[in-house]
Amino acid sequence: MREVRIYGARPLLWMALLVALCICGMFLGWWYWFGPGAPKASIRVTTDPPDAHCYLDGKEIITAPNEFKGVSRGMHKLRITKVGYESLETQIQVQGTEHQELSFTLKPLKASLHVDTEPPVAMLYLNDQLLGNTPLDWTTIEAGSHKLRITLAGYEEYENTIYFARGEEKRLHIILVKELEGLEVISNPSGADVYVDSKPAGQTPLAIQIPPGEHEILVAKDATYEDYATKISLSKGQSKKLTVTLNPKRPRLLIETEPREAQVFLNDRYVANAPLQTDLSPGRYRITVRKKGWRNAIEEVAVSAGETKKLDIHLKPLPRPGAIEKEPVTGMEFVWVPEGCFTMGSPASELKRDQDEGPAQEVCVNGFWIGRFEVTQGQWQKLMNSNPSSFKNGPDFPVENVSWQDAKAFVERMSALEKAYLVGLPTEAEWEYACRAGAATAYSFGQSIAAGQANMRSKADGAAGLNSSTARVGSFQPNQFGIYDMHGNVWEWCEDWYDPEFYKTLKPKTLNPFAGQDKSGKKVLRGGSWLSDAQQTRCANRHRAAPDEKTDQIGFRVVMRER
Ligand SMILES: [Ca+2]
Ligand SMILES: [Ca+2]
Repeated sequence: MREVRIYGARPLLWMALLVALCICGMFLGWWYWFGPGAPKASIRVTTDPPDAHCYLDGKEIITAPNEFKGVSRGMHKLRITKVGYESLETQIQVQGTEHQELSFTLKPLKASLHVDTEPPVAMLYLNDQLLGNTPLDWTTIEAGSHKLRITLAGYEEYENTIYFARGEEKRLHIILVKELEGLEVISNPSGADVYVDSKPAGQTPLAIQIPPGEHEILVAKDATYEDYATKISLSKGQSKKLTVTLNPKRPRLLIETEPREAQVFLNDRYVANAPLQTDLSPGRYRITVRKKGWRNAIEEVAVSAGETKKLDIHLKPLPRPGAIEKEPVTGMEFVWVPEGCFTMGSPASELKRDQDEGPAQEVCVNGFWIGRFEVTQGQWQKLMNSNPSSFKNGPDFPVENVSWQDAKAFVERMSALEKAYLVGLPTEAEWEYACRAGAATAYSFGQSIAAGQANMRSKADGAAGLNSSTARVGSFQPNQFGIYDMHGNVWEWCEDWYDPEFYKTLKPKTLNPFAGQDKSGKKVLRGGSWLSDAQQTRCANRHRAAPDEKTDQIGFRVVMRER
């Protein structure tokens, strides 16, 4: 118990001493661990990849691989950064003087991509893997080169290899280019409808996008043009231009005749026998239909593009011989002279014949219309607006004092007014055939001509006439065809040149003989005049005068031949 007392005398002192010792010890410990001479640790940091920046407690920097030296005891914060890699942070416990080896694998950063396209909703492929439709964000792209491909129907494919750095954020705005596969269509005339594979594509001029491949193109205007059809083949990226000249649709003409099997001529060119169908160019045509034994039929027809015209032509039978027709333009009367053969010229036995009337030759002529009378002064006046005649006794008297050239001017003017016929002067053969009217004798009335049968000079042979001037046409008896004044009154111009040898050149049965060659400088005159004697008024007699010669004994009559 005493012992308690012994120590109990100074407890406070002992306590203070103990505290001081503790404080001193703690200080020494702190000093040891934390004082300037405290023991230090080291930390070596290795990174994969290297060259990362390492921060210890946000201050000290080393570039790994390297080491932090003199690291004090305790907890430390290590932060590692490297461009392109995710930053890394960790706590490190340092015990004392130890050496720590730390290694870190850095996680590379992903690249990201934002793509929008114009127009949008294109398909985007990265390394041939479909990522989706634009606009599109993709955030997990490994660094490196990647193939970017964008497709949209009707546009050229976009393809590009793009390098992404680690962590790179790329934004791409891509304007897609319309595909070049296209077709330009131009037509002449323009404004035609274009069909591609039977679907309407618009009107020319036109530029359209069509996919590559083979296409059927149809260019059509209205019904007046032929459609134009073709096939085109477009390869990828190819463009084509189609220039089309549209042809007017050829008019079609259908011709039927009654009777059938008539020859059809278009503008005087033989086409075929009816019934027929022919395609023409647009325009006006003169259609002539001929059939033996029937009258020619002539029609004018205008056909326009795309038109189909049908003509039904009823032929009229030939006029009976001697039929009379009044020509509507001049009012001139014509007599139908049927086709036939006859002996032209006079037999050697004919009295007072001339050498140029032989050798008599059988020739043939087509049917034709001949003036029933000589051309009158009234008719001349009406058409030529003048009267050159010497004997101005009235409009029904024959026009005279007209040259061959004057007569030609008259028939040409008349012909121009006449649709169905060609108006002309008779050939010698036509004239003589019409004069004879079937007779082989010197006159159409027989071997002689009697007084009162023609207007001619009275002579010893017994013929008698007014003999002082022209007579009103038709004052004397007509011949068997019904034609007046073929003998006498006025000489009548023929179309032929006078050729005294002409009959010698003719082969038997020559059809429509005609002396077209000027062998004498003179034109043929026929039939004699009021001043002629009987010898001159014979059917076979040939007379002549220069084409510009005119006298009060010379007139003419006209013929109409079917065109
Ligand atoms: Ca006459
Ligand atoms: Ca003669």
